[in-house]
Amino acid sequence: SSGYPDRLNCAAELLDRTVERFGADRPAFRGPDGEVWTYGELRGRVDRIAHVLTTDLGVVPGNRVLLRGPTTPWLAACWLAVLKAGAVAVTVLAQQRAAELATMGEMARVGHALCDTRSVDELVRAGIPGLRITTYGADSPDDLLRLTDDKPARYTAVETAADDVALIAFTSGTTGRPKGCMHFHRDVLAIADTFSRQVLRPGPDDLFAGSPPLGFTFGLGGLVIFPMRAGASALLLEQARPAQLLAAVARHRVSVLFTAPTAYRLMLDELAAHPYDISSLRRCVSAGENLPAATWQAWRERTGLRVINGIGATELLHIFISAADEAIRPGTTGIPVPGWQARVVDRSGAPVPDGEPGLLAVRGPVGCRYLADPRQREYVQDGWNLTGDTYVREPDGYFRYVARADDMIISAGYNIAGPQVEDALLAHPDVVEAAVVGLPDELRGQIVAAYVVVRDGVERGETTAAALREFVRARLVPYKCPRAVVFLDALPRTPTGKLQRFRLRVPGPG
Ligand code: 3SK
Repeated sequence: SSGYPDRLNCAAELLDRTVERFGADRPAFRGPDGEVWTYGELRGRVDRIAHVLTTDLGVVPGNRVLLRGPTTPWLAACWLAVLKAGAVAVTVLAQQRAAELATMGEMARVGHALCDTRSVDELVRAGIPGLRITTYGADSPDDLLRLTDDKPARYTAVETAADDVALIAFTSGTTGRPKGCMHFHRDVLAIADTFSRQVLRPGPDDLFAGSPPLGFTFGLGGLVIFPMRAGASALLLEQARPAQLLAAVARHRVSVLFTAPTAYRLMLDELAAHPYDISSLRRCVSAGENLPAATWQAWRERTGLRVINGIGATELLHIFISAADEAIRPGTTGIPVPGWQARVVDRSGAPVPDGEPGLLAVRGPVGCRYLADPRQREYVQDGWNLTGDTYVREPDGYFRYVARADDMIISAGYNIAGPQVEDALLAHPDVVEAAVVGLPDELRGQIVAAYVVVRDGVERGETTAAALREFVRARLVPYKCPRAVVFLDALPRTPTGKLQRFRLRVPGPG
């Protein structure tokens, strides 16, 4: 059994139980200007929105409601209201364009949308058949927030089953066609009770902040589910670029930070250029991509803090391998989060010996359930979820990232993991970002090509390319040294910040 009761509404657990346990007056959310929503105020707003959903909009349990907007307390309140009403939240990103929204809306069969008025044009352009859009934040009588005016302040949550679907989160992966991942009410609590409670270990006085949007489950967990489950609060920032994150940490005394490896690197540059008082920080989480050991080390030296690295997936909702404090081994992702199991297998599913690379397979309290997609059979095999990452399990039980399974470069018969070459490049002081891929080559099958973003003012020609090749050659076996070095202004990324290596595998991008 899952350990949760059969009847469970995770939004009621996160909100009503938290009010019971910690009181209505504690802060729940802070907006960018510092405005505080207490748990009592949050519950009042959520409950009124839930009334609008059921009374004015006719939403019934099981209906799918699309949510779209910048990261604000109102977006979080809409998410909680949809779940309290027993409906299914379909979270999308504010940056997604009409064509992607149309695909996702049709796949998830959404009948309603709650949308920040600033993000509505693109949703209208998507032309999702039968979709009723209700905006929030507009100065008009049919605005969601106006509709809440005459609603009662309390709403009794629908008694959903623990394994009723609570949310559908889309992943376009790093390669294209979106997949919708369905997650249950109990899954939402499970991620808080595993990674958050047992690795991160927040307390009610913590203030969370970070860059991942709420349409990405990394952000939904880190900025809504984890703080609420702990009775803590979250600063919800619409703009969370590295300098803005640092300014927010200093201004609001943020204690728990969620962001991606690249942001840690950029924050280090920012910290070198400007003084910020970030002494309030006690926990820094990195996920979304592999965290290079050099970045971990530099952050430790600059701030004294050990970044909590982790690997998560939309398919599994949140982080399943990680480590904190003294348990961290820099250069590895960590060990399975309590409640999760992990192993490294070959293509037939058989475990490979420790120290050898293979496919990462995990299982735990949350599983992958794609919305009608044949790729389910590839992702879940024999009850294990195959994340698509190549990993090594070290003899001490730590899991070390090698590459995405499809990112291995085979050059003249050698297997080369692009991320290892990227780590070597990132150790160079002129390099801000690096992506290493294999390009087709008649002689060698593939050659190692490095796409590099260098600091402003650094020469972007043969002199720097040669210096970088030399730098890598001094650190890695020569066949891993990039034969081609291409300078870009920025690397191609998904809206959630993941590198799109497939866009670099065609010669001459940029
Ligand atoms: O996709 C990811 O990388 C991820 C990381 C942490 C938590 C959740 C997700 C989806």
